[in-house]
Amino acid sequence: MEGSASPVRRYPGNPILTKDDIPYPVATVHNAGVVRFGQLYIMLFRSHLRNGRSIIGIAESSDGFDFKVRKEPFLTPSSEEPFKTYEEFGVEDPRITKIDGDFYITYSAYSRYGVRTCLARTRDFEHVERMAPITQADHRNVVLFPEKFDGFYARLDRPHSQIHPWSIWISYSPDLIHWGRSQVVLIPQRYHWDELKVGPGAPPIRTESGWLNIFHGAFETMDGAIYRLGVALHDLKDPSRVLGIADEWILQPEDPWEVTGYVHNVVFTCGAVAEDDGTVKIYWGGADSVMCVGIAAVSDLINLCLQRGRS
Ligand code: M1P
Repeated sequence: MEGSASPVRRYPGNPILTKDDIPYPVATVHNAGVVRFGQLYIMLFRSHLRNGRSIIGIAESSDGFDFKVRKEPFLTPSSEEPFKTYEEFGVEDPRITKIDGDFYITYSAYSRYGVRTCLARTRDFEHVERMAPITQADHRNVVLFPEKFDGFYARLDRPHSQIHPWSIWISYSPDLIHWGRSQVVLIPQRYHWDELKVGPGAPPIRTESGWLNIFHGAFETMDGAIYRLGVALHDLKDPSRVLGIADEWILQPEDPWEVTGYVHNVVFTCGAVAEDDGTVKIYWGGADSVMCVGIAAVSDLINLCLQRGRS
């Protein structure tokens, strides 16, 4: 990567999914978690229904670009407690992490009591078992690390605060249900592209140099907020230690379907897949309306964090 060109090469066939590809009536398809599942890529994506509430659909692909959507949604608001109460207004923004052979899905659950995050588990992407709400209200963007640290699971999340710009925190758990030892790890930078708020995006990706954390940041303008993607590197053994944060964003809304849509000027990621050739496929929702993908070299992202980091 030279100069300040974006390290993310957009797939020329973007957008890879639009509402017209969904076999049931929806207004959008965006903010998808994506993982490898055997020879397939599985995508869990969010769609607004025409009443404004969201559900989660599922699509699969053999190459990570060309996705076929299943006839039925994967996750809709539960009719069973304790989930029923907290998913009343919809389920949003799924992230998927494989831990010891199981796939764990974190998603935002909306209700009259606010937004909190719930955890579900699947082995086969046919059957899904809801496990528990794992945050109180006013938390979302929970991503799980795929490994334990000193016997504890770890996650990044983004609580809301009236006092401080919304920041990324880390917490630990013995069982994925009960979480604690929370501390703030990444804050918005004043007068920067992410000064309004930041939030975890894709579940962290293990590299030789550290955990890659591809996150989103928002900047307030007179014309509304602009959502962009950034990258940070966390210590492999102690992920609460941030080794570097790229000073510049790695992706911003540029294509027409990122600039205009359900919410203008948004690129928002919930998933990225590391490939054996040293690249990573980054998936993002464009303008809260469509799904897009691009490719970056992992080494470029690491260099941005370590060589061109913010002070
Ligand atoms: O509309 C842009 C995004 O706004 C929210 O992002 P955050 O979690 O940072 O507040 C979410 O509603 C997200 O789904 C949406 O894409």
